[in-house]
Amino acid sequence: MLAYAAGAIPISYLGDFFLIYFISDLHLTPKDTALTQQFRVFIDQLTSADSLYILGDLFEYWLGDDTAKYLGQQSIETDLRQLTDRGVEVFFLRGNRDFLVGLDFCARTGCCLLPEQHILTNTTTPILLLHGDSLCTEDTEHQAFRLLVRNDTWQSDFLARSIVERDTMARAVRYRSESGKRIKPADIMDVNPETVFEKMRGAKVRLMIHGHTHRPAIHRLEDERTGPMVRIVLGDWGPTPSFAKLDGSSLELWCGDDADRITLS
Ligand SMILES: [Mn+2]
Repeated sequence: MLAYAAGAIPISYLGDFFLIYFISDLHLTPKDTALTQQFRVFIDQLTSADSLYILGDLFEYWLGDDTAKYLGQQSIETDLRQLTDRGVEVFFLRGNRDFLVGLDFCARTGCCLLPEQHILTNTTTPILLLHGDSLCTEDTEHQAFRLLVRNDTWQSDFLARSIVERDTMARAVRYRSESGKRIKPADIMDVNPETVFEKMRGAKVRLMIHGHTHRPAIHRLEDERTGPMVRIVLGDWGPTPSFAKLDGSSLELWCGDDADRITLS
């Protein structure tokens, strides 16, 4: 069982000039240097007053914290370390591709590991954060896979294997794209609307932010039981960056040069 650092999460003061950024689904791989460069340019713009929430699938895949060098991802760890050393709070919520990111990674990078669902409460309105694959309940094959690999026993067994063996196993998995080819949005099923409402009702929030589906949008919803709700979907990062920026009560979703915004109350 992972010991989350949740108790140690500092509560940021969210004033007019404190910004919270949300990103997901970069699918960073050493094969795509342009993408890595985009990520560097993005994090270079963050200041010590900002927080960054990475909502999963930062990496194309991750085979355990002892595989950063094998995967060619050490430079990303260095970038994250420099970012947190500059005073930017960085939170990491794992996706279906980097669900094996753990506390050693966090110790090296200074990132704070979040559980698979996290409610931001230091904001105008509480915000439920999650990667998003748990909302795609019609994808029964993925849900079965998810249940298996999120199991502690499965994880310790997997991590006890050699790196080469782990890599071979990962290549056999559906969500591990062949030959580094980027996954197409059509390959990922969209969320189930009822599951979305259930999650938000369960967390007692009216706003959620997630990624995973590669279908960036601000969805203004009406729950017949509890009223208006908002679901914000972050975009993936190719060929342009995508992020959400929360500035007090104003939340903007950016995909390349396109932006949509919503005021929270
Ligand atoms: Mn995903």
